[in-house]
Amino acid sequence: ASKNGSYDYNVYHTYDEIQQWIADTANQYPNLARKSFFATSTEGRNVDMLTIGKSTDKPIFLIDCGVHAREWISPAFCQCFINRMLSQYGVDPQVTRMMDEMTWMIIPLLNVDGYEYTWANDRMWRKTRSKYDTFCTGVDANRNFDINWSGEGASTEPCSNTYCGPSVESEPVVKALSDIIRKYKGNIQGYIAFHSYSQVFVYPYSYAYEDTENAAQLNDVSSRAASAIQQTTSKIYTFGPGYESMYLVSGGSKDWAYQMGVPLSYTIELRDTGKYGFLLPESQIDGTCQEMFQAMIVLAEEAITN
Ligand code: ING
Ligand code: ZN
Repeated sequence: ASKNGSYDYNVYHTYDEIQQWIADTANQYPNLARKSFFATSTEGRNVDMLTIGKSTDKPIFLIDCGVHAREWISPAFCQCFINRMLSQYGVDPQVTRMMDEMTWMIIPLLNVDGYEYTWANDRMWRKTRSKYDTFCTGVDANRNFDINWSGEGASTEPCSNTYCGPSVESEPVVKALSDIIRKYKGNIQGYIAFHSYSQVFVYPYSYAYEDTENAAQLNDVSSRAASAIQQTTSKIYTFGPGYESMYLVSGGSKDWAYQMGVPLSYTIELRDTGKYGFLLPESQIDGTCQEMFQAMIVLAEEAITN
């Protein structure tokens, strides 16, 4: 029996609760959702993936949430997004199309060790919990990918919050995400890493002052997604290439996914713009879900017709 009918999407959940929710969701929607093992974290926790969609052989949209531990709105968004897709299939024509035409591979909580640490010890923890140094713990999982690794916008200092790690893909969750992109290379149309905060659509590149071959498309899609958000909740999301809209970052997942052939590759920074920052109140989860779902319709349609 599933307790999913009573799951509260408008509060933040612990690692254990999210794990249970993933299992319950797969059980509740056996024809639309499948749970699979994704990785074992440094501290030995399970990281799971949910694959959702009517068929499992459509073009893939890959999404990860919770790569940075303190960005709690990110896993909360993944959960409400999945719930809306599953509960509205066959009801909402746009959801039905998204589920019929794409296979969605979603990791609702990637950095499980760091997330657990934000609940138990330090709410502002960002990195993983791997220990490669006597004094300092953790690697920035979004500096650990194989794209200009250890270059500008990453630190080689283990005590830094942007520590790139001792080697490329040293973090088990980064290795697992890289493996899945290598495995489905050529079939992945879209990739999004959800972060917070700043309300920005960030597209490649971040590691250099360089534009992608499809920069105009990435810009146009972001612009339409941002408009959809503004029409939904009046929130303003900006957009641009990473080198311009954020800051230089080496070893980030969306640059690496793009380089591996994923045409629509984004980092999306969710709410807010700084008032609460990482400590976004639970009362804003629903609005974030509502607005970002409208953006996802735009992104999915682009991926389907690309
Ligand atoms: N921001 C991202 C970070 O890893 C970023 C910024 C955007 C990096 C795009 C890489 C690519 O620093 C947060 N909030 O973590
Ligand atoms: Zn982040």
